Amino acid sequence: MDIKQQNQLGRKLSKVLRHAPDAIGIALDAQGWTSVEDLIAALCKQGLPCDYTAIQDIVASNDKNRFELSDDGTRIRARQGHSIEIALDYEVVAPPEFLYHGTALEFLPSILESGLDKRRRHHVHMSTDIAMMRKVGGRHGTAVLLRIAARAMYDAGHVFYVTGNSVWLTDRVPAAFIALGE
Ligand code: HQG
Repeated sequence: MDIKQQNQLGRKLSKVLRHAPDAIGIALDAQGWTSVEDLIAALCKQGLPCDYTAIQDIVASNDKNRFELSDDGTRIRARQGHSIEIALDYEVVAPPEFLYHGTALEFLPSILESGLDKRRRHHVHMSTDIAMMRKVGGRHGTAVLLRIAARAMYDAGHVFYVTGNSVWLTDRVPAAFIALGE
């Protein structure tokens, strides 16, 4: 696979494993997994790279480590970012003192007033990786970095999950736990 094919396949997998499995006729189970065999058959019909090596390549090389294979290699899922109803079975973990969220300047007044909402996704996404969070914010406009007092939130009873690629998830971040910058 060349880079172009890799990007194309990565985008398609993001779409079908997070938002629209129906688009290529596959089904996800309650935790978001689907059979690699079914996925490969569906990708072949779309004229996309569709052998096991291509799937392994995408899982290993994806820039944000978005996908994971089951231990036996027969199933695949997106680690997070879904818009369809699934229950990710991540561990509930105490977060570090601070986590970061990248957003856009134009959203700031609303966020500082009502906090961070999950919007179309299942959770608010945060990370310890400041550079990555600035990039994430830049997708929506002029990037702004927010520092979340994650441990204080946890102590106040908010639940945090960490995914296999160090993205932290929570339901909602009240404005009181949000500060600007690093
Ligand atoms: C903002 C990508 C106004 C929120 C990235 C964000 C990430 C509010 C936008 C992952 C708000 C939602 C998630 C409020 C939240 N008022 N704006 N009350 N509450 N917002 O794309 O965090 O490439 O759904 O700040 O790397 O940008 O998909 O979330 O700007 O890790 O793997 O509403 O998606 O990963 O935007 O991105 P998104 P996000 P992937």
